[in-house]
Amino acid sequence: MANSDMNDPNRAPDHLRHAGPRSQALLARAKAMIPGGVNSPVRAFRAVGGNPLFMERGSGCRITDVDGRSYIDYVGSWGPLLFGHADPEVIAAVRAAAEMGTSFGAPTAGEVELAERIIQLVPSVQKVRLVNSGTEATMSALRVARGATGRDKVIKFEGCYHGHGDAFLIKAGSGAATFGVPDSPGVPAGTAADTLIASYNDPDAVDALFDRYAQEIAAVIVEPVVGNMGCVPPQNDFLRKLRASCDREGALLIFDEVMTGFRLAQGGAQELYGITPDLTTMGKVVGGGLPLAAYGGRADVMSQVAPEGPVYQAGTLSGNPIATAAGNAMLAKIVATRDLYPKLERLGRRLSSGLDEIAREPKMAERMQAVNGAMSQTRVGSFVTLFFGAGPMRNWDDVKQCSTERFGRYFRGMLARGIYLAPSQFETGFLSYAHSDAEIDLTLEAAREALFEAFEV
Ligand code: KE4
Repeated sequence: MANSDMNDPNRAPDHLRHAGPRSQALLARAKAMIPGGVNSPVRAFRAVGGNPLFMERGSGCRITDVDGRSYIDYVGSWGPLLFGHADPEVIAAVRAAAEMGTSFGAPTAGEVELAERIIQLVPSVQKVRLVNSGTEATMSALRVARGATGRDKVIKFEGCYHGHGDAFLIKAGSGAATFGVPDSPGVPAGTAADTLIASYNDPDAVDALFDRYAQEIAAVIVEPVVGNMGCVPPQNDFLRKLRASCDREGALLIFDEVMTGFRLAQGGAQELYGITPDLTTMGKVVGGGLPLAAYGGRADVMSQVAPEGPVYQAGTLSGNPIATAAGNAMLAKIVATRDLYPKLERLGRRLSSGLDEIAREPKMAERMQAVNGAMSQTRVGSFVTLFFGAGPMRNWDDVKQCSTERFGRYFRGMLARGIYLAPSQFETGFLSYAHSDAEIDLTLEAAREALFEAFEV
């Protein structure tokens, strides 16, 4: 069936019509005014068939669409909602801030407090600048690295996504991979020429690029645990080897922790793996679901940023008081919630081992064998991905072998059973502190049936 049929509210077959009448009506209106009817491509469900659900409210680990249908949510706004939807402390902080005004375009105490909290939790960050999105954070971090080193080139990894800045839309992951536009039109050849690509978990490929472009490489930017190919963890001391290569070659190591920051540990993936980057980008959790992100790192590098230094970066709403109120509430709650990471680890392990058990059940194993199918999992704490491929998943070449068609069937089967997953094989699922054993068990019950359907002939 043509992709357009799958997405046409009137022509899609029933099993693709998971979107209720109000969602479908809103989509029809939206498509007339907004590209694809959405404000970010991965939301369009293009990779999984059917039409996107328009959401109306969330509470804890559940989200409810405009047709009144509720789902256990594993997207969590793509990562920010570490404590679930409408967290009371975050809402109270946002409400109080909003009553004092929405924006001043002047420094506020909340920005100072948030900078202090970030620096306290992430020791490699000695100075930090607040911005409005992860894309702004990575674009700015790269500009600072180029300004600080006087070099132009950057190494990124195939399948990693660092936002939609021109320099990064080269063999990118996430929505770019989902839509098969890892090298987006509109990125000038000159820009692309300064972006060098290596395979994730391949330190020799990085050293080969350094050998060839020695003094031209300003930085290596990496997702320390990839979320944008699905979850792909670093292996065989990959991060330590990147650190050593950058030290040897005088390049800066940028950890893009927009997704991993404050989620995999209080200090993010750099705490988990014990590696100190020169610069770190943060987003999602640090903004508590509001448009706030940050970049920071070594004081000698960050002091290059205007107005202290010559590297220019600015933003009308940077450090917005409502967003910083949400961020402060989030980071305060992270510090105060002593069982946060143990609970996320326990829930992640429960989900992952439950899916393993389902895969090993005789009738499931027979089913997969009959269609020559496979599935595998990766997990780091509350980052969980079920791949429709055998694994191991080490890099983009491994992940791209997965059956996106089977993933699409699984996704729709789970949605029909009240489970809301990220609508792409190349995304990660997120657990929150608001999930509980009960939701995990309901998810596993749904998965047992949806997986059986996914492997139908
Ligand atoms: P934003 O500009 O979307 O705030 O952040 C860009 C970004 C940077 N770095 C990493 C590691 C990221 O994961 C992201 C954004 N993540 C995607 C989900 N894979 C956002 C969802 C979307 O594009 O709608």
